[in-house]
Amino acid sequence: MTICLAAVTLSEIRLPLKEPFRISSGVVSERRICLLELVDRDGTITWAECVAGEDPNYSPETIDTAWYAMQQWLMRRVIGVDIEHPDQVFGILDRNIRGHNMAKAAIEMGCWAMAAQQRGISLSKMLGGTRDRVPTGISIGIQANPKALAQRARAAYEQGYRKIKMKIEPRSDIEFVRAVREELGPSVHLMADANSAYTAADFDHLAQLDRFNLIMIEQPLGRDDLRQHAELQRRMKTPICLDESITDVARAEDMIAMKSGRIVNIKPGRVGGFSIAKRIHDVCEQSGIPVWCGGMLESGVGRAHNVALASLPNFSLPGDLSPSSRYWAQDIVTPEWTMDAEGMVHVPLDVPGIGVEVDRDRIDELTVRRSVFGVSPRIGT
Ligand code: OSB
Ligand code: MG
Repeated sequence: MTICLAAVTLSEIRLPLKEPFRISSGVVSERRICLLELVDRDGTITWAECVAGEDPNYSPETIDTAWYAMQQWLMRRVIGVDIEHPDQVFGILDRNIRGHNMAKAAIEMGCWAMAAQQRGISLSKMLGGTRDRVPTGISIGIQANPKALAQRARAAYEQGYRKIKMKIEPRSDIEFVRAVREELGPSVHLMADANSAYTAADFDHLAQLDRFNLIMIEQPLGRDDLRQHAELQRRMKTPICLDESITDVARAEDMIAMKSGRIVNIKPGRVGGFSIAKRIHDVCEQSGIPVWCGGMLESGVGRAHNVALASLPNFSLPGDLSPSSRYWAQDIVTPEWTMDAEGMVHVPLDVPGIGVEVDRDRIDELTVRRSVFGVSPRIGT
């Protein structure tokens, strides 16, 4: 069974968040989401999402650079080309094209979804997933004051979330974490994510977080600061988890060799897709490093891809896989993503492909720009 893409349609939709999401490096109120509708020569259709943000404050990519990379260099490498297996797609896209992982990942992940759809199996099964439910955590943006954060954290805890992550930055850190720990008691799984807001000058300050028994601190330092993360890890009891730093398999191996952290947040978009995400998963598993699936405020399409990945065995910690209603008044998929009272999201193992129906009329309404590559069967309809 081979993949041969007849057409890929990029649609940019605007989707307002229920409330602004603030991290140390920026804030977003309305997502600009790039969706891919992929059509195979055999008529099979599936969907993927490019997770690049509005601004280059998390990684160098944005929706606009990803769109440009796909249009200028990447699409021509896959349209009309016979692809035996989706694990070949990253190599096809990566040859002599540096960076642009999120653009590459969007196409690569679409090909994995296509292969699953063609075989009549779930994306989870296609990727080697082993579980039918995965534990869910929430990521709470920076709030105005510690009390507001503690209230948000309590509400999340009562909804059933298995892990509560709070965004921190200098001056919104120690007292904020303390307030949440005091509100929820000693045993709730709490963590903090700094999105690279600190430097080597802050090590003593960061070490104060050790007293709150966080299950981890995510990406305290810069993306290229593996050596400094190792030094900080030697000085902190709290495990460091790397997110931005882990852009490929080699960086995960460097982290392990240098002891720059003890946990990895895997986002398939950040690493160039599922093939690399799976290899990082395997490398970490062999070294006893737990991994979990991060989020990028995806729509229900991106969520489907993340949930499938999170069903692999070494995703042993709750992922940032919040249900649709945490972000949107209305998602673009049916059924919407939900979480049960135990904080678990169900993996749609009985549905072929991504496991949810995409609401095409709604997407047409929300679309602000569109590009078609190849020959779309939708043209003229
Ligand atoms: O660092 O994990 C991050 C959102 C945008 C950019 C970076 C990050 C995040 C999140 C959101 O934490 C998690 C989610 O999708 O719920
Ligand atoms: Mg992060």
